[in-house]
Amino acid sequence: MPCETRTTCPYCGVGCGVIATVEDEGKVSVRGDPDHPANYGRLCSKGSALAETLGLDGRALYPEILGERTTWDTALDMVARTFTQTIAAHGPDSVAFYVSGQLLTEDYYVANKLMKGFIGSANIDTNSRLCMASSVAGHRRAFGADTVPACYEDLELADLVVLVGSNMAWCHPVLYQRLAAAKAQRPAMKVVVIDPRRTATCDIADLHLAVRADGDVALFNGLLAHLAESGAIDENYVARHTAGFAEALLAASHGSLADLSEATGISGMLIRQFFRLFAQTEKVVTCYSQGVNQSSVGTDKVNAILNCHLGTGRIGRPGMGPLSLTGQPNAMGGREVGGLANMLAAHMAIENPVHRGRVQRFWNAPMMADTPGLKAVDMFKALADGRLKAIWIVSTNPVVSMPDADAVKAALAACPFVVVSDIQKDTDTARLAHVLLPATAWGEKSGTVTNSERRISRQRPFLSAPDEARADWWQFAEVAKRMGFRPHFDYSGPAAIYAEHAALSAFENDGERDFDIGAHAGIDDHAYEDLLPFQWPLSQTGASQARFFAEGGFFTADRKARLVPVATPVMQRPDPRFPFTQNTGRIRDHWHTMTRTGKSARLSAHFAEPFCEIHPSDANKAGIGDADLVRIDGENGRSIIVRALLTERQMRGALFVPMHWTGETAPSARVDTLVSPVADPISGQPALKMARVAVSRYVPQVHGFLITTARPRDLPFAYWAIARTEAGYRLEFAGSPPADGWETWLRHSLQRGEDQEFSGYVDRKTGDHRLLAFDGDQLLVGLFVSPEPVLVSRQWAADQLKQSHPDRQARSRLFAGRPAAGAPDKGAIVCSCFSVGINEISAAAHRGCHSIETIGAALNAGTNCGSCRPEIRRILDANQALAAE
Ligand SMILES: Nc1nc2c(c(=O)[nH]1)N[C@H]1C(S)=C(S)[C@@H](COP(=O)(O)OP(=O)(O)OC[C@H]3O[C@@H](n4cnc5c(=O)[nH]c(N)nc54)[C@H](O)[C@@H]3O)O[C@H]1N2
Ligand SMILES: Nc1nc2c(c(=O)[nH]1)N[C@H]1C(S)=C(S)[C@@H](COP(=O)(O)OP(=O)(O)OC[C@H]3O[C@@H](n4cnc5c(=O)[nH]c(N)nc54)[C@H](O)[C@@H]3O)O[C@H]1N2
Ligand code: SF4
Ligand SMILES: [Mo]
Repeated sequence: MPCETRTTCPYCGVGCGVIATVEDEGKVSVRGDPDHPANYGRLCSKGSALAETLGLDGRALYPEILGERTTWDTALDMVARTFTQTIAAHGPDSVAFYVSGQLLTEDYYVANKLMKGFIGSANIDTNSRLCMASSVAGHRRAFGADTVPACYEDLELADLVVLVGSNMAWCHPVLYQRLAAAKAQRPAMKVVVIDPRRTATCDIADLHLAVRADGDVALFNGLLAHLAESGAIDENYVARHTAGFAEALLAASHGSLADLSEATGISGMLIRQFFRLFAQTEKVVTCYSQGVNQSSVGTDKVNAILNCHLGTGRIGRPGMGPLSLTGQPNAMGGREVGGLANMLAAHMAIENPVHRGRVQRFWNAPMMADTPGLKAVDMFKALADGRLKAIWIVSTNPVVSMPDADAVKAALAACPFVVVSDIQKDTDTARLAHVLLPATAWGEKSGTVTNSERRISRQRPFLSAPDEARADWWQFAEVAKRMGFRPHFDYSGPAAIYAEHAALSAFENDGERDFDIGAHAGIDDHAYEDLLPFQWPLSQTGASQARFFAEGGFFTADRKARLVPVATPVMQRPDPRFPFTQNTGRIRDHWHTMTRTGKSARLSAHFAEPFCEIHPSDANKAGIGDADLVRIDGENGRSIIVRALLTERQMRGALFVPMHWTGETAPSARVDTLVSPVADPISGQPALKMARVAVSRYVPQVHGFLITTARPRDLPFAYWAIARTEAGYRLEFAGSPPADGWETWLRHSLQRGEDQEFSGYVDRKTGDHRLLAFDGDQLLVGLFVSPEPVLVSRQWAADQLKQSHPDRQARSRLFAGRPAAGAPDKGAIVCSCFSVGINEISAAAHRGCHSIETIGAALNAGTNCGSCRPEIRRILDANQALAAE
């Protein structure tokens, strides 16, 4: 009998419900849970491909010390002993945990309790510092607590949705689909996108404001001033429920429209249009994400936005309010347990002695931390200068994702004791571990997560833990017991931890704290197992609450919100040596450092190599053509090499480079090596979207493309990028030719003995090389090398692997790297659910399919998860433009 389990997607903060089905023979399939209130059955491309990421290849399956397999007892004893000894010798602040918004609430709770209550230091910080810290700080400044006032339904009820620094179509795709569906039903609804790039999200935008990097404070300050001038302020709400309006307005009001246009890079006409729309529309939701948070003025950006909602009283009512879109599946849960170095637990403040005393009594804790700990950027600086002597990194890959990533790598390499808990063995960070602890992955682990609208859902296991992988909460609890804190960490399982967390949220909470899930304080295993998704708060007496603050009731001492005066930052003059601003972020089908999505061939097909979006006129000036490689030089003297992608969606003077490629997948493309560790002074969140760089064409001696059934090793090239395909791998590379020639290198790289025959082809005129290897009729290897970027139909070539090629004459097509004239070549994959390529969509457009619907009917493209629909529309538009020429 197939077995179905309701669980939650482990990727983004939308928090979609998933039904996982395990067939008798163990095959897993996933579909959207029609009853889950976040997605009502929808899933995006990443969610739909979850079953393809469950393979055990590369998994960490046993504890290791210095790369050697060991037992759990030995590993845990060593961690506990080393932490205890380090603390004894150098004090509690000489150790740290660096954790993750991808931990379950229960894991997070135990880690935080151990560090803040028992080790007695607040040196626990999380990758949420890189993600949500500015939103947290902005919320706390304005509301007195880290409260998200709105819910998803508000997006559907709004008449105007403003998306600031959010590429929702790719990063919160199911929420985007809900928004797109609502707009299709009610076309009067308006959508405004504020983003330096014309992203896929702009597909449904009525207005796109291509704001210059960090122009947001100026824009929202200008908006507040306009709201005041146009009589859109809700005087009553402002008087009854807020303080600081006059000061905020004073700080906001200066300069003419021309000044504003200068500061934001947006034309006066568009600014005016946006301001009018905002002023005239009562039901406005403003969603914001990393274009707001990841900035040296991120907290001010958040408050500039919140000021406009507080000033108009548009908060907490249906269809109105600011809504911070959280990135990771449990960014919110981490905030609830106090996983940030400057928070306590259950939304209490570490600086507040009453809060500290309360948590200490509740935990019966011997050693409460009483000052904030090191925030991520400072934590790795302290590691580098030796203040920190031991660190435990869990569920995050800082060697890739932290700013100044090479310094982070060096600091870890020099640290006397590094513990890493991960599900994969060979991440850039795991490679630097003294002790590697194998964690259970999605599908194996059990606990809860909270999504962007404060909705808590269960992640339930449907697979057994492989070999010796163990849950993260268990690892923390075992180390705590071995450090002498057994009675406080003797949990029977995640239900017991959740029950304690719920009890703490209600402990001495008379409504003074927003986070209260006291209704679950005594929850037992059964009720926990059956827990349905719900929104907090859910106190012992109260009902769940979808929205906050319609009637004030903020979590400040006087219960009033604060409008925070924010100064428009002074624009820096660009250094002529580094004339470009480098923006970074995400692509549709990959998740962060790709340790999971990289396992799926379908997800790897959309973008198979790292790239840099650059405006064609900037590219022309630098002599960069499409498909060339570019070198990007940072102010810190480091550089990266990625593929050029010329597009007018990118503004002049700015680049966009994705964050996903790593030492494992494309070592020359770790973008965070170029990002300075400059952080927002209030939130400590680094300015990951703003590096000053120079860009130039990178001219290698050769370019190459390799398809292979086995993973190649020892790649001696200045540039390479590897991606999964259905039957193996594809590799792009460039640099100098290997010293011993192509065939010798290939044999070594693929570990092929002398009995493997290669058939070769060299064009002396062009300098092109081709090598093919077969097993019988099946293609195993295809190597294509050329002094110029290699002209090969990538997807077609990758599809030829493991195929039978009995006709020896037809094998010449393989040497050519493209199908015979008239034979199908789907081109780069657009729809990853049905593997439909750009050429197929263009051809269908030629045949008369001019809408997304008719394309769907003809090719299935865009009919499953829908994540590719903006791109299909773009291809249709481009074809129509071509036809009109
Ligand atoms: N496919 C996919 N989805 C994901 C993730 C993933 O890895 N892959 N990760 C998840 C996580 S953890 C997060 S945090 C979210 C992030 O979700 P988003 O924040 O939507 O994604 P990003 O691509 O980081 O950045 C969003 C946009 O900010 C813009 N931007 C840059 N600078 C500025 C600026 O100064 N002002 C404004 N207004 N905009 C600016 C960028 O051009 C970019 O389009 O995505 C989540 N969802
Ligand atoms: N330049 C630039 N840098 C960025 C960003 C950006 O936009 N631009 N975005 C930032 C943001 S918002 C974020 S959230 C970070 C994300 O950056 P990271 O957190 O470093 O990226 P992930 O790849 O998600 O890392 C998660 C790790 O945990 C492992 N893992 C998965 N599941 C489990 C589990 O259950 N237990 C354990 N122990 N391990 C597990 C995975 O294999 C992986 O190694 O990157 C930040 N860095
Ligand atoms: S939108 Fe996609 S990645 Fe995000 S939770 Fe839903 S299915 Fe997962
Ligand atoms: Mo994030």
